[in-house]
Amino acid sequence: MFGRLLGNVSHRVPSCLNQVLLTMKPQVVFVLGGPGAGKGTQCSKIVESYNYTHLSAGDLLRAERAREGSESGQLIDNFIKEGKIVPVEITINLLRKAIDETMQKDEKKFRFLIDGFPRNEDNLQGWTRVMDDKADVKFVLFFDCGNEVCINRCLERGKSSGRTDDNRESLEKRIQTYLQSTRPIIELYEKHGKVRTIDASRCVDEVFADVKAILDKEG
Ligand code: UP5
Ligand code: MG
Repeated sequence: MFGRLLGNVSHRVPSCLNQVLLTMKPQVVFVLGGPGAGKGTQCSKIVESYNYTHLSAGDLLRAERAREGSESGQLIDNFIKEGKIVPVEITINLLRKAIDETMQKDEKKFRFLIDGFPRNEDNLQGWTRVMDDKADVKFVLFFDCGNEVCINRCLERGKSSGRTDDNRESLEKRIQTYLQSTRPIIELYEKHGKVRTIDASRCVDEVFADVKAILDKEG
């Protein structure tokens, strides 16, 4: 029907408007789970086989922290070390910019995996305020993994990752933040039937087999 509409109007709308009509609204899958649940690992595998762009909110924040001249660098650094959630004004601007830039380069890249966001009520409100009418949230991929497994994976990675929060002290805080702030957000989406839960405590390939089954069904 959208195509038919375009067919009818294309001869009398300016080409720039045509371009807007042809551009799809971003389609978003939120990817949530505890620290070390395997969100990043699975997102990397998804982009190899499916037409998704992976945006990790944590990676965007770490890049902003490292950017010369960033006004938020110090604040981000403190929040990450403390396992606290950065105010959404910062994160949402980074996410919006990344989505816009991706689609400006190639309008066919309208499917996004947003990894590690929204993590709390503030994040959710920020998303609703800024992005609700600009993007569609299809569902939440929830990587469900026990706290001990999560901590051990991050400690193991911490031997070489250089991440300032891959140490036991930060990890305990990250787990608390996850339990207190992020789980309620997952539960909220669950009430709306939007959560696809995967047992993420298994090996990478077993987890990915479940991810594939979900994406093959839901697109
Ligand atoms: N690994 C992965 N899968 C495995 C498996 N199935 N079996 C065995 N090992 C597995 O994996 C972690 C490690 O485990 C790796 O070594 C991997 O090889 C291995 P990874 O895929 O990186 O897990 P992930 O869930 O992505 O873990 P990550 O540490 O990135 O999760 P966090 O959610 O804690 O980190 P993030 O980078 O998203 O956020 C960091 C901080 O940024 C937050 O604590 C917060 O302070 C801040 N932040 C915000 O404030 N707002 C945001 O919106 C986002 C972040
Ligand atoms: Mg990650």
